[in-house]
Amino acid sequence: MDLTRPRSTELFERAEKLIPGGVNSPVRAFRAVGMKPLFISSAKGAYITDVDGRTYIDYVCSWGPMILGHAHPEVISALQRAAERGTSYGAPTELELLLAEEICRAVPSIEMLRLCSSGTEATMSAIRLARGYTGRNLVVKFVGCYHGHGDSLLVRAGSGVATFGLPDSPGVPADFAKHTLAVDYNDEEALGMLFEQLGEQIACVIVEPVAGNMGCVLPKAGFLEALRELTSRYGALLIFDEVMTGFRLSRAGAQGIYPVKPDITCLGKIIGGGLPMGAFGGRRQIMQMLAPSGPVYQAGTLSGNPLAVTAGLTTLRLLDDSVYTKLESATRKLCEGIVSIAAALGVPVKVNQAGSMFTVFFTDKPVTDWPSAKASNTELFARFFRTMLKEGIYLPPSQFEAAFLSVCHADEEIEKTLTAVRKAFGEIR
Ligand code: KE4
Repeated sequence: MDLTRPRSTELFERAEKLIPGGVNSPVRAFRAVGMKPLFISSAKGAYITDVDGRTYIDYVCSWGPMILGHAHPEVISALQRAAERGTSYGAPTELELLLAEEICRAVPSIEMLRLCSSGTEATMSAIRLARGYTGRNLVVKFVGCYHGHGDSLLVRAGSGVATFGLPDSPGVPADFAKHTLAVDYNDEEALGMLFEQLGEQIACVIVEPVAGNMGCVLPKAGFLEALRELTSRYGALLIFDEVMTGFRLSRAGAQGIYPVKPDITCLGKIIGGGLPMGAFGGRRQIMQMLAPSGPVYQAGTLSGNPLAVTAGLTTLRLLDDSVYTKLESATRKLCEGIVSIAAALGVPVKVNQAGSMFTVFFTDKPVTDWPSAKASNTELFARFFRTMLKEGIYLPPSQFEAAFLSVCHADEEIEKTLTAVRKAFGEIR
């Protein structure tokens, strides 16, 4: 398959005149892989189709939400029925209650929650809530973790910020950024020292319990437990940003895998079933601080929107434990295949996998934090990406992103992908 995409190129050139960078979210711009982006016209199951009529096996899955595959028939028909009842009322509905009940049943640490419309809103609001609840200002995050584009959190972030090498975005006042401290992921010792110095001033620690925004990076044994112990000891709140891992790694997200209960959990992506959705929830005593029951203000015109809730609720109801077993084994088969092909062809890669998310790092050293992720050969990744695309495989267009499988990625898709990997590694070795 060649890479010329006449219709995508024409649309992109028009889009660049009206939309900054031609895209509505930077990582979609394909800049890290030296290409103009594809414009997508439709998607079904494990596949997406671009405006030039070419179809690909999709490992972006809309950056995580499409765990059931694209255009799942039950989600689509539920949305059609919901749309006929109107699209937004700006008033409470039974649907929001049903989604809250579904999430609280699945994630034991969430006793109460608030719905919003994006992961950024969820984390931004969770930070404000933690500051309001503790009366403290300092926020601790981890280098390479990305929690959306809220001002408090655009400090040494991952994802698109890392891809563009923008450690701190312009527009965030130094007076504001100074309240956010960042240490390396998996660096318990640095975190302990920070708490010794400033523990009484720390409102919260926010962490991706399994990181996806520097590429997929797993917590070292005991790391999450250390976060829990330190935050409890100093009266700070522990926030798990499970926007990506929530209902991805298990029905209880990373909390269903690691024995650590946070004070607040942020969710997004999958709980919206592909429509705009975010949520944050936790201990009742903390959540009651939110307006109108408490003084911490947070709001949203389309929070709990009936269409987004319908797509999310239908999705979550279809995610039973057997889905996760199937996803895990398909992803393991793919990752093991990639590792053995790389070994056979002498291509230095490290493949990090957690459930149905994974990243192929072009490095011969373990990737356990941002410094080790950043040492990867991003030029090799870009060449790998372009060959895979030519072979009909659509990977996340950045070394510092996680790839995702859906329940529709079956043996056929895995075999086709490994055939493409063999060709791509053969070309770059
Ligand atoms: P949104 O505001 O994009 O819904 O969520 C922000 C967010 C928060 N927390 C985590 C752990 C996240 O992964 C995200 C968003 N993830 C990126 C992909 N790395 C979304 C893709 C994009 O920015 O276009």
